[in-house]
Amino acid sequence: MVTSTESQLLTSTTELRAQVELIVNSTLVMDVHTHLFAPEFNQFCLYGIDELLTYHYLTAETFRSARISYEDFWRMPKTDQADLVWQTLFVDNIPTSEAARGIITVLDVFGLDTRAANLKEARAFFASQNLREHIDQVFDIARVSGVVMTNDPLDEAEGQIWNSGVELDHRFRSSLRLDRLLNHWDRTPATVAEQRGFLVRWIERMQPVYMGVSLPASFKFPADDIRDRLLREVVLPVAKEHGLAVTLMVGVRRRVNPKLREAGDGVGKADVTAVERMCAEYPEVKFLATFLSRENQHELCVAARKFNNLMPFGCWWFLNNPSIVSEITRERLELLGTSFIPQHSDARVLEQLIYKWKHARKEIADALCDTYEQLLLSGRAVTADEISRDVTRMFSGNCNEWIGKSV
Ligand code: RAT
Ligand code: ZN
Repeated sequence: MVTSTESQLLTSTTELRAQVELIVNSTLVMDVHTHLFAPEFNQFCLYGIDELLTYHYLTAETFRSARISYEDFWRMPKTDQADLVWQTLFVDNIPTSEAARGIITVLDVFGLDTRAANLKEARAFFASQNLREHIDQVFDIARVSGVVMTNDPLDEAEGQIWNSGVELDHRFRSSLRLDRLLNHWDRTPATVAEQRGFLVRWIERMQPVYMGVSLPASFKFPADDIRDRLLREVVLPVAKEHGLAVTLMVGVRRRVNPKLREAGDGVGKADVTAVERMCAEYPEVKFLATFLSRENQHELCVAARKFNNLMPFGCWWFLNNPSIVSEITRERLELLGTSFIPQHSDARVLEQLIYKWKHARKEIADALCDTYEQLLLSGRAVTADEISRDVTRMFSGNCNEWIGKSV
């Protein structure tokens, strides 16, 4: 039982651990990068068992065990694909992977059968939910105060919704994704003035909390390429003028296997000095950065020690596994104290918030327990208030400071 008051020194390790777990599990988090959409975005707002099971992390795993061709799989209706994923990863095999265990966590939270032979019960449950109430319920279970969406105004259907003057659920904040501008410049407005105009127009319309881009493992800065010019002449000046942070997600190798579609991207070790140079040349701009390769994590921490306009965030995509989250979180605590954002969910389907945050909280709590315990052994005890201050900083304070608003 937890007996201490908030300001009492926690000198017993059992009590210390209990407090850390309690605080980490109950503190609200601001999710700085997701692919979720507010309900006003209609078909873009994904939820329910069929969407959960056809998540690209799981389709990639299904192809490793189900003997089906890519073409045959993609031809199937979504419900048949979900049935096959369930049969392959949950009935014929034990769901050991992180993404598969995530489904179990979600089913279990809603009291659904985690050993079901088929999806009948789960489908009936999700179909019976009222979407708005369900969103409230999921945010509440996941203890998430808000999420940042990934918005691409160059997507025709999404652009139309923005143009209709949509009023959003306040928990869903927008971010202006620049992948098409910075990675596919051949398909975007031509002159620098047009590109600036384009960005400013969308910033006014969307009120994004940051501009973000995913970059290949080969990303260099400075570089003798169009991306470098676009960054210097369009994106970074606009970020400075509008006080908007820039989010860099580095290390993806797109379409390593195009037949896997969305699941076909890979990872590559990137050059952290590119981000260092950008931070050095644009000290007035705040950068959020995450790298996809495990090998880049230590260098990112060191770069953040050199540049206080750089905020490392999240354990991205292939790194979002308990063993790696644990390792990265510990490394960051040792090198950066609490001046980082430990995780983002990258959720695409609403209920993923539940498992991604539940699993992440477990690793973050364990890492913090060990950190405070070592501190205790060295001669400094902490209080529940201090733990709360640390966790709030990591779960929302750092994010709010970077995006300049209280979300
Ligand atoms: O993690 C993912 O879902 C990836 O497919 C990507 O969307 C990645 O997170 C990104 O934002 O590019
Ligand atoms: Zn993402």
